[in-house]
Amino acid sequence: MGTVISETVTRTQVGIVGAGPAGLTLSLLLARAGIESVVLESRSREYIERRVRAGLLEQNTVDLLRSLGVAERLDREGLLHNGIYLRHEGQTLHIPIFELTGRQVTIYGQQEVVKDLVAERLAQGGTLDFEVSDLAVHDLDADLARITYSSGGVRHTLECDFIAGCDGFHGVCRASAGALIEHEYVYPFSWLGILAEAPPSTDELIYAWHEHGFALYSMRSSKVSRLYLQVPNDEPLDDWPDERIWAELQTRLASAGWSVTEGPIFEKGVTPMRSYVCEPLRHGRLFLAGDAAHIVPPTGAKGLNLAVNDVRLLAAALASWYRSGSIDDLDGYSETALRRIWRAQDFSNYMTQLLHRLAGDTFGGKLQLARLGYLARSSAAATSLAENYVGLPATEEF
Ligand code: FAS
Ligand code: PHB
Repeated sequence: MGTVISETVTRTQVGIVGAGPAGLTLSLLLARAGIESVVLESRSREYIERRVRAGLLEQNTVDLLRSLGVAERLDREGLLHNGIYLRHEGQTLHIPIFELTGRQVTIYGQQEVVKDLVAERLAQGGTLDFEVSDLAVHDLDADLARITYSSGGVRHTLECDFIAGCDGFHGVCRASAGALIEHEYVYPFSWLGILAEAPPSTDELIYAWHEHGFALYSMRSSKVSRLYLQVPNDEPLDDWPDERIWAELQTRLASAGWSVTEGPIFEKGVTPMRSYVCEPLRHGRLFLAGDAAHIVPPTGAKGLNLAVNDVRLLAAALASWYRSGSIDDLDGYSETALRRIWRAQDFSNYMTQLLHRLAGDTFGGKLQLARLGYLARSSAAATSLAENYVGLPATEEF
């Protein structure tokens, strides 16, 4: 006797694939506009709320989360920063971001943002289904698009006016889109990242250039440090015992009379670095947003912030269609979103090329030191870095 699987067919206005920052933020933006959506996530709630990723929020992102009423804990626990440090050969240059731009960045872990967004989505009674499987999107050019998936032993069909592909770089939505133009650059190095129970010995982030390679001193709270080391691609994590990690961090971040505060490491991982953009972002009734559409190297801290900007634009375009029937903003979504995406790609590539060392590349090393020296002497150069790092005003069209 075969397994009898029941089937359901339901209807919503916008089907959202993926409950990361993009999908969750979009669901709340749509709800605020009175638009119904269903969020479908392949992982468990516990998994997505534990997944360690980004840590730095642009002012635009904080403002948007506040406008959605999900920033109460962020405002209480987030760390407001007014600048960053660039360190090389024992010298430290402070980029006074707030002084140069009037805007600030906030340190607040991505998993905390996800927790706050999930809590609000559920508090509003919005549909958010975890651990769905075998998800596929269909009929992208028909009058109604469809998402099929399994959940709890039941096969579901969700009919929707539009589908938001917010399922990240390895999701199914981009793969289901039509003809794509893809731009990709894979960097010849990766980041080894740690979380440690160690009070940061710096008040703001330190980005370090060193002959051995790049290092970044970030944080998550006054008790937890978040640090990164440039390592070769495919570096086995086993080659990096805690002692070696701390020794290399001390070397690369060294400054006279100062040291990195060490402590028990409770999270360790290696992230490859790539720049990727696919065009266009619209395929009939499917709209791609966030990592499903683009990936940036984390050096510029743009990944999460770019995802949020995509859905800010997409939500406004969908609201315009439901309100007035105008298709203009939906038609313009891809081109408008791509302008900020390429700006963030350029800045992330700039910060990565500025600070990561390629063994034997003495000419490149000299160029990097020349750029760092120019940043120290030119307020125009420092302001350009600052305005890109803090995030250009959300209303700014490029
Ligand atoms: P996400 O990948 O966050 O979310 C996509 C969601 O879709 C996931 O929950 C996934 O489970 C779900 N999904 C996938 N396939 C599905 C399917 N078939 N059906 C249903 N659901 C599906 N950015 C920074 O700014 N700074 C950093 O330091 C940084 N570190 C990172 C480290 C790692 C290891 C990674 C992978 C990324 C990092 N990023 C960083 C980038 C990261 O923050 C992303 O930009 C951000 O998560 C983008 O959010 P989303 O577009 O929502 O995609
Ligand atoms: C982080 O805290 O995870 C972080 C901060 C700034 C970056 C990258 C990562 O540029």
